[in-house]
Amino acid sequence: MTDKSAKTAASIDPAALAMIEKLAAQGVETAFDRHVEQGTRCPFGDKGVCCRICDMGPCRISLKEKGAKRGICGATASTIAARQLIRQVAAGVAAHSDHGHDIVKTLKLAAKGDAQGYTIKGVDRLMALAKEWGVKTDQREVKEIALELADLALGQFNQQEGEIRYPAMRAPEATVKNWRRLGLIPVGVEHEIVETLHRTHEGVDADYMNLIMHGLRTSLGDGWGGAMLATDFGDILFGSPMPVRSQVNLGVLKEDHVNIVVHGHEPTLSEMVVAASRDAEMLALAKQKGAQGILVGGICCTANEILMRQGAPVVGNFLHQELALATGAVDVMLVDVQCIMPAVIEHAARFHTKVITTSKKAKIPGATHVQFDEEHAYDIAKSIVRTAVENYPNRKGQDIPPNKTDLVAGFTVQNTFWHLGGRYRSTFRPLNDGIISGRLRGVAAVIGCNNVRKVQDDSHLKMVKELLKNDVLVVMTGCAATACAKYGLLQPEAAAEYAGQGLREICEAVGLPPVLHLGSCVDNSRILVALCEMSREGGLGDKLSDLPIAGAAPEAMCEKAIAIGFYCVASGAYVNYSPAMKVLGSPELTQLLTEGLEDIVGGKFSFEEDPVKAAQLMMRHMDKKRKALKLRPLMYAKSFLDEESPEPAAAVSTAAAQISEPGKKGCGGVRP
Ligand code: SF4
Ligand code: MSK
Repeated sequence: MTDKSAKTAASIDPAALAMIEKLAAQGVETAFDRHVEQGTRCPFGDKGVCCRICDMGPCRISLKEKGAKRGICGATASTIAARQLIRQVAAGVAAHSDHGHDIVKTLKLAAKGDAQGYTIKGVDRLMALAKEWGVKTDQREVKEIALELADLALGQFNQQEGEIRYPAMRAPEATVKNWRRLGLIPVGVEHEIVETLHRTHEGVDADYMNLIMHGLRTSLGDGWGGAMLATDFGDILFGSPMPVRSQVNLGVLKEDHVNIVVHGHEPTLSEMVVAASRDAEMLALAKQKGAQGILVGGICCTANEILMRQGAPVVGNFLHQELALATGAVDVMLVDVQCIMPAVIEHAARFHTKVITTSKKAKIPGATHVQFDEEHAYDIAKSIVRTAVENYPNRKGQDIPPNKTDLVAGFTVQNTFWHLGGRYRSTFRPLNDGIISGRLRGVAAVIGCNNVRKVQDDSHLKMVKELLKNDVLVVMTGCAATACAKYGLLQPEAAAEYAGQGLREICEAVGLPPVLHLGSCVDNSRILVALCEMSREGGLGDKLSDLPIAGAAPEAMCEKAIAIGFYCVASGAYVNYSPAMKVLGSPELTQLLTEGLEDIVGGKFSFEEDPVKAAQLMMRHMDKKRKALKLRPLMYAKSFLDEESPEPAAAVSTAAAQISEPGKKGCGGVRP
């Protein structure tokens, strides 16, 4: 289902439905209502053929036989759609990389003693990274090593020549060789973003192929640059996650506790807020105000950051942000950057919540702004906790749905090694052996957001269940992981209920859930490193594109998801992205993304809307790779390789192709 018109089709989550119903009864609108209000989307925009890059436009390319086939400057549908798409890639890369930059900067301040409340908790990770980067550690203090590493890392963002470090350092040689042949390794993270903006300026790059190749190059600066730095330096600063039990959904909020919801993406302030919520002075104040304690829970990826390292409960994913406020039990919603709907402020006064913005980069009219700075981080965190405690007596009635589910999170490349190989034999060998023997088909990464154009969580759940049933180990991050956690898939017990026999045997042998939560959106870089480890372990080819793996973002919503999709494809993965990227108005660009790229980088996209069909396409790709590697037949699961029916050319679902039929309402109802 793509667009929906009924509120009942908004979510499969009973907690969400209860809050949507409550808000509807009060005449309060949410994103689900605003989605319906927007109606059928403009067909030109939806298919990527509206250009407003220069002031001679906007220009629109007719989707019918007759009508304009070029913009005023002569740009074709392919040029227009490719330009817009790689601008989206650049925006996504910028978001992740700016986040990474801030984490590295915080480590530098912490090493200099200028970041209040921060210590370097992941000394093991610091030493391991120093070794990897060739930074001397003998007879040097931790702070000195951290400073040198931080300076080197900061240089990765604005480097102007050479190559960023991680691709050649971590990826298999054959993959690096292909990237070098194609000139795809970024010079510097920001350099490629700047070049994207230049290339897509009016009158510069008009070759859709050339544009997409630069989009791939830019995206590698995310997965193998900014996001990878965010993960590594987050682990150094805050400590590496370890498997941890926690709970998810609106039911984690507590009537008798001060509830603080942190929302957005960055761990820097939220880690301090968790610490401040445990401060004796704050706990005493909470008691004085009649509360039993202080709960800090999260929404979106800030949630995943404090879940992974602190075991903090997850209040919800992207489409829960307004619904959490409707419980009436949130005393402060603290936001940093990314994925924050300005609409949260509309609910704040109605439900007593104080919305506090904290980044100079992300203010919302009507919110209280408390400017975060690392030098005074703990004091700022305490002042925010104090605001929440003082707001606790102002609740106007509470209505917390009972729904909450247990989960296990906190997996990393390092501790997954530990689990798979045992404490004394850290290795990915058992995983590779499982795949080689046919017990496991392969590994799928299911990531990304919620999108009102899909029923909340529905596609995540259907896709992951289909994969598990067919002996695919699933790794997840972001709101996708939260979605599956709500329905119990992130518990070891889920293997017995949902996994096929081969996957179940492996999960039971090593005590892992069949779905591994690897963290926030920037932690998709952990997935890249895990793939490198699989490749290095041997027996699965010599390039990342040889591995029987696939990725998907079945409820994708934002430009960051596009950037992730691009760097996964550039790294050699098959990626199903849905709803489809806004390129369908250009058949040749669609063909390049869904077919042509495979011959160039080894990976490609499909835009299948149906999550079960998409999972089957992903498994078909894994089976194709298994066959090329001459692996043993699958022990228990059926193959999706059907010689009689070749892979559908350009796997774009009919539903995707028909999004907003041209000629329907859109752009003020003007017909093309
Ligand atoms: Fe139109 Fe070309 Fe300007 Fe785009 S760049 S708005 S297609 S004239
Ligand atoms: S938070 S980017 S809605 S996953 Fe990372 Fe969720 Fe997507 Fe934001």
